[in-house]
Amino acid sequence: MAAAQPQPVSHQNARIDVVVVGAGFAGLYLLHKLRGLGLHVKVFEQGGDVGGTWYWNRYPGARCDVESMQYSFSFDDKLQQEWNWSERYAPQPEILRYAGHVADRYDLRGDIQFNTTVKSAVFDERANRWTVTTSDGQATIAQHVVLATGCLSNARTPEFRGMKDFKGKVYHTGNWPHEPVDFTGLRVGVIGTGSSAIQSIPLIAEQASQLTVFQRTANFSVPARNAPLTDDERKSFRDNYPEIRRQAREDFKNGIVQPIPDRGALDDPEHERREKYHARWTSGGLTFMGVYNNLVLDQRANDTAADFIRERISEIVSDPETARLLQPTDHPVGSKRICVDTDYYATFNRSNVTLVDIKAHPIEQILPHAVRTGGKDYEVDALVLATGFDAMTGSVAKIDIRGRGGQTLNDKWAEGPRTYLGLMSAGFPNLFIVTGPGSPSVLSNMIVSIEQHVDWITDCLSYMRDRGAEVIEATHPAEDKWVAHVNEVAAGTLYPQANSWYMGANIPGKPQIFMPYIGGVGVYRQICNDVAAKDYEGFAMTVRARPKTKEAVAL
Ligand code: NA7
Repeated sequence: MAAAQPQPVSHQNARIDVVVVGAGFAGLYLLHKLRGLGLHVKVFEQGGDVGGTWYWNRYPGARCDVESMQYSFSFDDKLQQEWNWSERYAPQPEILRYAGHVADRYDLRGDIQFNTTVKSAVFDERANRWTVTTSDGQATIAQHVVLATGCLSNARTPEFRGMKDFKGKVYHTGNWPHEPVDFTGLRVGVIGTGSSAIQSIPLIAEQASQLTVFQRTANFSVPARNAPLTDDERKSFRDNYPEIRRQAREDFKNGIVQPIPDRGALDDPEHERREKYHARWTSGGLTFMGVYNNLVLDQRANDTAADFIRERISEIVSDPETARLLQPTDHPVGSKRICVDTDYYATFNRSNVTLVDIKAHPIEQILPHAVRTGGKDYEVDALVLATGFDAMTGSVAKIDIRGRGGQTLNDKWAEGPRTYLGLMSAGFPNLFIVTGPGSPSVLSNMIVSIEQHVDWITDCLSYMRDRGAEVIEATHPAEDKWVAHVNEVAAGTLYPQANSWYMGANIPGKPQIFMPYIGGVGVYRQICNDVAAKDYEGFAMTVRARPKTKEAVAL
């Protein structure tokens, strides 16, 4: 009898060192770096391709609000020298092509399993291994799990009465169809006026026969001044990339290189202040908030910038009542991420566009062909929900994650997310989070923060391997101190004054704490580097076979 042939080992059964959840920019770079350490990595991605948030957010007008020459990877000089961004702010299809290019260039796709949702991750304390179960019914055993699930990847649909009776098509900006959507000749309703709505409304208005915008909270938006990039502009970045990238990492709180303010708003006489605001309004982009160094710290300083934008709105919008409704008055400018637009306010001068105030009169009901608010029915053939995300924690919360003692991460985070450095949560060994709550994340150029986290995590795994450490976990005292520090820094700013998704305020019942770390990417990077240099201070490591716990060291 012939000897039995060895069966091919399915990927699920092969030894996996690290499971990565998500193949957005974080997941792609992680896979590349972890492979560089010689580790066996498996990436699970819910979408049908790479790109993360850029895979799902395909709505008309979707583009990055950070300039593409800066919103791009820096880890490989050849990549940044060779990729040609076409516009100042790349449109979503181009960013998605870039993600695909990165996947191909570093041959990453082979270790990514697409169309697969991670359902649970359970830590086995005896084996020091995670069991990760996925929507295809497979279980994967891995030493480490890294959540690269993104901050804005869990689209949220509010429950409106009668929604299921609506007869037209319903779209969500955060989960847009892959096939083209044509609104020509249709009466369209857009619910929400956040960044996604502000980007898409001008384009939808060009197609729709009638566009009704349902606004609960007016947002501050500044013109993008988007334009094709010239060869000279690209060259000037490329020639200076080492210094530009260094500055982004170290010198600027939000990881975006821009002129450095040397004073506060009230240090200038009014006419000079206005000139500076005008100059920044004319050059465009979210660096508007960088005109002065105290705009998010001092209410009176902030008022000068907010007043300036409100004036521009009333200048652009012809109908005074519409202009008044579009002027935000209930939060400091910048306390919600400032929006960047192309012709948003001017769109309300079109005869086919109507703004409806749903703060004064909330949506009562969705009817088969209309939205009812304030006792009036607005007829619509299609609805666009630009209602945002369960940000920062939503995607993590969907996974049943169980750490030591069977505790779930959702239980632990019931009163708000708790992490040490945004990287790990105590009680969940060998589970890392990229750009998690407690790190600068959404307050920064995400690529700068992603690269820093991925580099830190891979350095940490390399350190562990060199010392035979099997387990790393955040200690409770270090985590408590970090959470207190994150809150303390936030409390010294105007940010917590807004009902923003930074605070979890957009999700009914979600605990309201300020989630990102406001200290800035440079300060934060230094803290993370110092922790690593002090043998991962505040983390406990267990060495293989002979469990040995390092003492937690105060921050
Ligand atoms: P955002 O910024 O969270 O905006 C969501 C919008 O939807 C906002 O205007 C909300 O009003 C509105 N909304 C949400 N729920 C409701 C209900 N139930 N009724 C009426 N209106 C509602 O999400 P985006 O997708 O626009 O942008 C997210 C980020 O992506 C952005 O910050 C950039 O960083 C990129 P509200 O303000 O809650 O009153």
